Amino acid sequence: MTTDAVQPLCERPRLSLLKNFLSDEECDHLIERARPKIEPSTTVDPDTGEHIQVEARSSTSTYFTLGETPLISAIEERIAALLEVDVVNGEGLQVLRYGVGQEYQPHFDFFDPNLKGTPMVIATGGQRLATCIMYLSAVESGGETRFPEVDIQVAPNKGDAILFYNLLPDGEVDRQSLHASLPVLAGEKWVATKWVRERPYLSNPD
Ligand code: PD2
Ligand code: ZN
Repeated sequence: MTTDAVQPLCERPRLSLLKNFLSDEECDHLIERARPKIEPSTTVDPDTGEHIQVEARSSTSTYFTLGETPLISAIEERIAALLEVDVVNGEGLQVLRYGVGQEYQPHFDFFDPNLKGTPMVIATGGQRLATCIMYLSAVESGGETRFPEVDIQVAPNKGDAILFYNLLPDGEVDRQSLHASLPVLAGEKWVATKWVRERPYLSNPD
């Protein structure tokens, strides 16, 4: 556990900055394991529950299974402890790479309760309670994670992470959790994302 500070940034959405959450070794391990298998990123189609490619998310990415390596397991334990949930509530860790110009346009990580595919998508594990985004590389310019509703943006510093809730304490979705990855302007950005469900979630998305 290398976290030396949990810095609250906002109450709604509940958002904290975790300085030095990962060691350099952990960041490099995730990038090297992910690099050979990254593919264009997908999102969940709200109508069908299928994974589809969309222009709003131009990164490439890959998933790991829960506890795929001892080091991944240690990271997953750390996130679960902060959220006070079980490790099995987590979806498999996702590693994303953004090149110059690549971004993830503003979106919610929760599944929209008004869409017809949502009951199917949340049947196992419930909603996405919280998200942890871990910055794995130094980015020359751009690539901040931005929360437009509250005008907060976080620079992608290697080893730091942010943790935020997509739901309010009563379980309702928090529309202030809208967030984006701004385009990378120079260099490349690598992150690991952990989406944590309300209840045990036992399979990987793809
Ligand atoms: O890479 C990011 O900064 C980012 C921003 C918004 C990642 C995600 N969302 C995500 O993986 O959900
Ligand atoms: Zn997101």
